[in-house]
Amino acid sequence: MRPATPPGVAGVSVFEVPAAERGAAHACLRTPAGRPFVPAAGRPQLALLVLGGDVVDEVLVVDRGGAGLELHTHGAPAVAAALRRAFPCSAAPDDAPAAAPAAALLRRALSAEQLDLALEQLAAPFPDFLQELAAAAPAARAAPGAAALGRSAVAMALAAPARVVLAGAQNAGKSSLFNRLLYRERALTGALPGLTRDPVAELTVLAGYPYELVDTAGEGPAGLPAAAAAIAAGRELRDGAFVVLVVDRARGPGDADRRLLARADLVVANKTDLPGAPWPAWFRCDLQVACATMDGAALRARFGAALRRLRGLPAAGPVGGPAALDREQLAALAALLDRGG
Ligand SMILES: Nc1nc2c(ncn2[C@@H]2O[C@H](COP(=O)(O)OP(=O)(O)OP(=O)(O)O)[C@@H](O)[C@H]2O)c(=O)[nH]1
Ligand SMILES: [Mg+2]
Repeated sequence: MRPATPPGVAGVSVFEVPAAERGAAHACLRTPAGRPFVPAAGRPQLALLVLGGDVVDEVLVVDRGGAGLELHTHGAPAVAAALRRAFPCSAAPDDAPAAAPAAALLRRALSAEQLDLALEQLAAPFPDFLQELAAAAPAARAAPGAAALGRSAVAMALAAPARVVLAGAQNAGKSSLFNRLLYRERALTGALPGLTRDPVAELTVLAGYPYELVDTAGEGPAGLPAAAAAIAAGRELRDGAFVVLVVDRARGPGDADRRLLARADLVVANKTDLPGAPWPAWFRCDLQVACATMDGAALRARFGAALRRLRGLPAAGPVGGPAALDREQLAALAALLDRGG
């Protein structure tokens, strides 16, 4: 027996029963009235699945003639586990390590762009490409290898979310920006400075690329130890992340903003619907927004485009050939090119 559907929580799981195991499978089936199961070739039949004396599930039995049977069970992991205990199961189709990253991306895709990339990569598997590259003379690897490295940088940006941390002074509008980008009121907002405490993270897709967007506590007076700890937790999340400095345009950059400027990847001036305060010429500004009044779609598009520019990424979608989808695949490519050089 072997699962024909990927592992995970699903509505239906399908198990393929080879012809040789047909008899053993029939022995575990009963009619819905509890009588011995009599196969009727050519039409799907409802049956009770009885394992170890217990009715485990009501299943659909599809007779595939010489190819054996299909058992369509309810997708509960407990049912699949009971079947695996009763029958020696071979691996699920996408357990194969070679196809794993592309198949995994197909399953968890959040956007059409990720789906398109997954389908492209399933059709042109990276492990096959790597094998061909390894078989080529070392001198012939450089050009296709460099092209694959370029494709891989884009593919990996599309496959896995990058963290974007919203930072800035208290009351600048970080949580308002967070909510507008997510299209829902996920974080508390309000005029009271220091409203956000613990970091709040959500996945979203901006300009086709996936992001883990994190709202953090604003820089400013901490008061209680819990507030100081929350500010520290937000700071820690900046490591390895893209940091977006949100500045209240109506107040202009303050001390906290000046301290954060060097670490900021993107500077967003918010509250442009209000009269602006002086803004020093040396204090850069990448984006001007008004979270309170701007259309959410326009805000998402402009924010996503700014991140894409910052990262030097092309329009999201298929990358034009086999590409690494995770660090392991990228390391394998890099190692091969090192050996070639
Ligand atoms: N006029 C105007 N007000 C805004 C805008 N964006 C946010 N605000 C207001 O500014 C106040 C602070 O907004 P928040 O989003 O809570 O600010 P924050 O940066 O998350 O604040 P902390 O969590 O305390 O660090 C709220 O009263 C918002 O309604 C804007 O674009 N225009
Ligand atoms: Mg906040």
